[in-house]
Amino acid sequence: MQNTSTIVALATPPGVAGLSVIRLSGLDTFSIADKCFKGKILLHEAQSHTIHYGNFSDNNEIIDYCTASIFRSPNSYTGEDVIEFGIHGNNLLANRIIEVLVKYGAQYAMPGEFTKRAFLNGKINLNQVEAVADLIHSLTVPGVQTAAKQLSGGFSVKLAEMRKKLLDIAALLELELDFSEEDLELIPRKRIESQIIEAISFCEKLINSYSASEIMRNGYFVGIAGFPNSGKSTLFNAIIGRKRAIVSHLEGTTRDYLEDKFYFSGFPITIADTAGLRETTNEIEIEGIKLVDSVLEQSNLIIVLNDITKGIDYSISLFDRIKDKYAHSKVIYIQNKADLIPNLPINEFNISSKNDLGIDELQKYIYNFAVNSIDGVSDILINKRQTNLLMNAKEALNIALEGLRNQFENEIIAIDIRKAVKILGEITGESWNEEVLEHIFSRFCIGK
Ligand SMILES: Nc1nc2c(ncn2[C@@H]2O[C@H](COP(=O)(O)OP(=O)(O)OP(=O)(O)O)[C@@H](O)[C@H]2O)c(=O)[nH]1
Ligand SMILES: [Mg+2]
Repeated sequence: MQNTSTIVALATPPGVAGLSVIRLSGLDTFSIADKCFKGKILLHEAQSHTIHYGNFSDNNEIIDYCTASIFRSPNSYTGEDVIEFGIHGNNLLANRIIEVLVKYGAQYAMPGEFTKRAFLNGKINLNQVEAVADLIHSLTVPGVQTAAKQLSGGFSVKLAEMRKKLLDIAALLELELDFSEEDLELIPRKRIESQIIEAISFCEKLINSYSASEIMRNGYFVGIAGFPNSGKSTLFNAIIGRKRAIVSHLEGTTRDYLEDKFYFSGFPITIADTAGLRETTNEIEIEGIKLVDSVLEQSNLIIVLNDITKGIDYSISLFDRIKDKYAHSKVIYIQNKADLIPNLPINEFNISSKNDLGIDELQKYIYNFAVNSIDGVSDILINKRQTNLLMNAKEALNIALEGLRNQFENEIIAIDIRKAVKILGEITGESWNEEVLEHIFSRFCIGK
């Protein structure tokens, strides 16, 4: 699919900077650029992968002195002719230069349009497109590293291998059908079975890595829950290292929930303080308690904070309820106000939020949970779209496996295997539609 328009956008963040980069891509890149960039030679005569210094002007008025980097089709990010102007980092300059390029025939790029063109021109597959988005947006170092690996295409190769294996099985099953009179078994049933099982567990492993992938993208999320006055807000303030939440001896102080981030060994962890849980008739407090649910629902780890002066087991029934209700989260039981119990050793489980005792230990403990939760994910950051596809592929494979075990006709089994192959192909974009592309590119920013 050949795009006829030439698009332009700022590729770097807007604002004051040492440099900004403006990207121009499309059929008319050189003719447009030569109307406003004057260097030693005309850019349409310049070789690919060369950089040229000159001035950018409009009607003889010089707007900036800049560089022009040349990438000729097909050896560019989009696969089209591309010029990247390295200009001085002032938003006013960038806007002016883009306006001039538009005046000479370029169009403003849509979000992700450069990457979309790269995909449509076969430079990268869909799975790599998604890696680009993750590479830009990931908040954690392991997230960035994994996205970079995914971009290099290693996972796509693994996926292609799995699809090929399945296609081979389907083809052999169909071939057998042609010789059915002769009762020929081209591959033993046990082997087919084990290959289907292998493919199912391949899908399962990836599906299960979804929540770890989300943590690698966005960091770890911790919710603090407990009865009123257990010291949740005091703990929240101690962990983030500043007085953000109101603390008071009155029960039911916190209503809205508060969120903030702290970093441990460079890993971002978001922590949320919530309203104390109790039976109440106060309308505002009831609303606050409802909000707790939305916080705990999205928490990777929930701290149930107990006021130890009321007894070690005072919040244990709450702890059990929370564990049951949020079964997908880790839930830990922490004793607060340990300073009020003589001779109690301080550690990550027995803390004093008010006196900052055991807080470092608790932070480290949370960090270890975070790191363990992403252990083993290194090839790809799975997203919702891929998870859905993998679940559908797994379902088709399970049906094929069932058919095989029940000695269904080869033809029927092969249909389900081919179905799984087709679905797996959608991950890399062997087949796609506009809706899928729109969904993917909605996450992109302009200029990427
Ligand atoms: N001695 C002692 N007092 C504490 C400690 N943590 C909190 N407190 C006190 O306990 C009271 C309640 O603290 P908050 O942090 O407001 O409790 P909360 O759980 O947020 O309460 P709600 O928002 O009402 O649910 C305040 O008077 C705090 O000073 C602690 O570790 N030791
Ligand atoms: Mg509070």
